[in-house]
Amino acid sequence: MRSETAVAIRLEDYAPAPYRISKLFLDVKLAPQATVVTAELHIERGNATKAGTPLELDGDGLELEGVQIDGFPADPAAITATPDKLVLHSPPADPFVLTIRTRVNPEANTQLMGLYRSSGTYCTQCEAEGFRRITYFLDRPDILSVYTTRIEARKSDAPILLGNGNPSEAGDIPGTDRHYAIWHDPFPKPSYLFALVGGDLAAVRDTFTTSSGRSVDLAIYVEHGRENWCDWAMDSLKRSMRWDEETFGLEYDLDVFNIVAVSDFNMGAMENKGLNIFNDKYVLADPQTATDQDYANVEAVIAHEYFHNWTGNRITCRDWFQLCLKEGLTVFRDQEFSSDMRSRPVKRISDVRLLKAHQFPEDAGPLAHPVRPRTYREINNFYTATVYEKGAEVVRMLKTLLGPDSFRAGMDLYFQRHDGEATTIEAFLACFAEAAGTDLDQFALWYEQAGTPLIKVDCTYSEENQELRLTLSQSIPPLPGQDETDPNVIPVRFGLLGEDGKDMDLVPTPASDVSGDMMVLKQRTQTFTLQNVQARPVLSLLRRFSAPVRLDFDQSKQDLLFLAQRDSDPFNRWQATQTLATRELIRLAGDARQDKALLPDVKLVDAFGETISDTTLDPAFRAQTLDLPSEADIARDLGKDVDPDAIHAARQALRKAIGLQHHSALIGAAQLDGEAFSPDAAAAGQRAFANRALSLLAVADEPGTAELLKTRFDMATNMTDRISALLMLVHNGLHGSEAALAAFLNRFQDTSLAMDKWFMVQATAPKEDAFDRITALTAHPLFDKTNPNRLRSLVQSFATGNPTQFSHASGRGFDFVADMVLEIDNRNPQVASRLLTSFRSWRALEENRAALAKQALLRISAEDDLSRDTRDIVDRCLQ
Ligand code: 0A1
Ligand code: ZN
Repeated sequence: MRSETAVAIRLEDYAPAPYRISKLFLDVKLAPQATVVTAELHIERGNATKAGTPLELDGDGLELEGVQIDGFPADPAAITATPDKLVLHSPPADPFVLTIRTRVNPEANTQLMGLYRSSGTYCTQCEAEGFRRITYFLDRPDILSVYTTRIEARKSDAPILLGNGNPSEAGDIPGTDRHYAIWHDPFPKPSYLFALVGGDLAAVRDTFTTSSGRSVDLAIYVEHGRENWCDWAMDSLKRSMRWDEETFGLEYDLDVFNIVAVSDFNMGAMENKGLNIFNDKYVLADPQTATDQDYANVEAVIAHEYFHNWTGNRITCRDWFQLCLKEGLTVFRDQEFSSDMRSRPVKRISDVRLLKAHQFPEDAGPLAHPVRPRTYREINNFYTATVYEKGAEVVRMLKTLLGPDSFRAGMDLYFQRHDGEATTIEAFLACFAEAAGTDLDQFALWYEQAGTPLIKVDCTYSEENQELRLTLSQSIPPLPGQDETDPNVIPVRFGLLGEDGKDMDLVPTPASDVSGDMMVLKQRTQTFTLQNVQARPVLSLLRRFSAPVRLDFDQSKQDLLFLAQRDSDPFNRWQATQTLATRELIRLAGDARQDKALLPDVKLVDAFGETISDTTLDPAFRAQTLDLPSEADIARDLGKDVDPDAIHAARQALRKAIGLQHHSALIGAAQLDGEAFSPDAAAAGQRAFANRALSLLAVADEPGTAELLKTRFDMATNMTDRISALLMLVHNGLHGSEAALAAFLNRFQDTSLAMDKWFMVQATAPKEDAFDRITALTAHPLFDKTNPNRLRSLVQSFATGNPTQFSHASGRGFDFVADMVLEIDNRNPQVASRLLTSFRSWRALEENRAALAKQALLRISAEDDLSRDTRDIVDRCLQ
């Protein structure tokens, strides 16, 4: 347990390491409690390093068995070894070989960092600083080495032995029950990309021929019996490989590409060179157990990890401050891939929903940080929505501002210039500046400043001059440690709709910084003037969500209704409905707080009717439009004095009004087409629309609804329809919910990924009596705190997906989550600290709830043996 107060690491203190490690040979003898690792490091002194400069290697909880220098045992007086450090006080001046033998205990590794076991399979997780839990090393991303790994194990324990790179040799060890495999990775890589796997796993195999005609052996390794659940992942992998060739000219570079699915994993997946290790929920997909969302997630995560091979592995990060260099760029790439595989507007809508749900609140609270942070105490706490999702938005803006051709030229230059390097955001941006012949100094502020810019919009139309003047002013609200900010470069795509709903031609005055359909806002306040505007237009602003900003624009209800029906940009059609709904929900929440009757606006309710019956629209798009802003969205837009009960009441009232008013249309919309299951986007869109319609009916609860839902549950032919019916029954407290829960449990008790959904449905039920059920579920035989997926399915979904019960006025929800954080912190700090981030918006709550949340945080803070991870989050939440 690490209880030390961590020192702050600062970007400005970066210095290259004094030594390089050009190559290493690892020999790993796997055993459940005593794995012996022999590491042979080929070390060279850096050009600027004086002979005799001490060499300090990182360790974390290591047991050292021996050290040799150039084959001779090291003089004990010449080294200092602790579990967390190995220092050579006066290393040889010339290149030398340091051989280190350590012993680790995979079975006792509950943090799931370093070498651990998941259901008997040996696996590793080294990002960010897990390699030092395997051997002493310069465990930093700018140390690039060529790895050769020999893995040895008992054949019966681990018939499969996998490493990075290409397989080079394997065999039995005569006279024993053991065997070995040697893997060689010719591409120099940082230690965080190291991986090995040993276990009794089934393989699903395929091949891929690259654009230059090389054949690559593909394999996905899973638990025996799950082979049939890998088709979608394999298909997604092959499509990703092709897409990267076609879109960026990037070809795969090894002879093999292996994916291993494990059931105990802290995050989503990991891009280890040639050996991706996945949380099994992002590999396994079967219509009976995976929803359409799961299929989409598998496709996206497989693509994401594969794309890292170039953006992350071939070109990596100089230091952890540059994490967005690989993550923001790779998220952008996986989003583009999914957009090409599915409906681009619908993908954009769901990405923006996620950004607003996770990143905007992060950026507005005590955990806000720049896309490239300047300081951290625990790097594991910086795998955030800001680094990933806002980081992707910044790359998208780069493309928007430069145009597709210059963007591609910049990417090409980046790969050409930095292949094989560990580099920085500055170097990345320089490639685009050079390729496009432009200056990106101001643009770089997107990486430097935390907080979501707010754009105030002022729009005046002069009939006399036939002129539209748009004045945009940008600002970032003050944040802890960031009072003042400089103006960003903000691409604002827009359109002007005429009375006929068509886009007018845009004729900017020469002085206005408008290019095509985009205003480029660079100053604090800037006016853009458009000429030849023959009648007052309706303004469609921030089309396709061209920048991660909030708008302060008092657009009339009439204009928004017009946009909702006529905008040529589907994203803004959706956005107009969301804006209208948000305004109405905020009004209703105000009424709810004053115990007034909740009477939703009739015009808005009518407008939803048009979406329901407009068969010209893509069903997936209609499903998104019918999905009202979430309770968390409304809380975020309110920003202060948040009363989750009032918000819940408001949202229910509006949904109920829509469900009642459009009852018969919704019954029609809720019909399923009865065709055989296919995971493609069109079929998934049909299901999403039907289930969304059903969810509005469920809230309206007209006679017969509970029976309809129960029948839907009983007759469901796939998990999407089944879980959505179950959720509606349980969340609305409808008759039949208990029977459905019992039936689900009975059918899926042996299928972990399905049971996670069973826990999640109950954890997110917005019901007063749900809390007792949730706490009781922690004693359920299938609740396993040591499994991150299961813990998240119950406790994290409660904390993030059940606002009325988590932020309950009694404080019991906060206490439950705080107790859980404390309970798991010494087992698995990463999972504990992530769970704790669910408190991040506590200051925005109304004062009684805020005081209770603070009490829970103070109680955590008072523990003196918190992990570094949890200490960091609690301190920042309270700052
Ligand atoms: N690089 C991975 C994310 C990742 C980070 C840390 C981990 O440690 C438990 C695991 C995975 C990605 O972006 O997919
Ligand atoms: Zn990633």
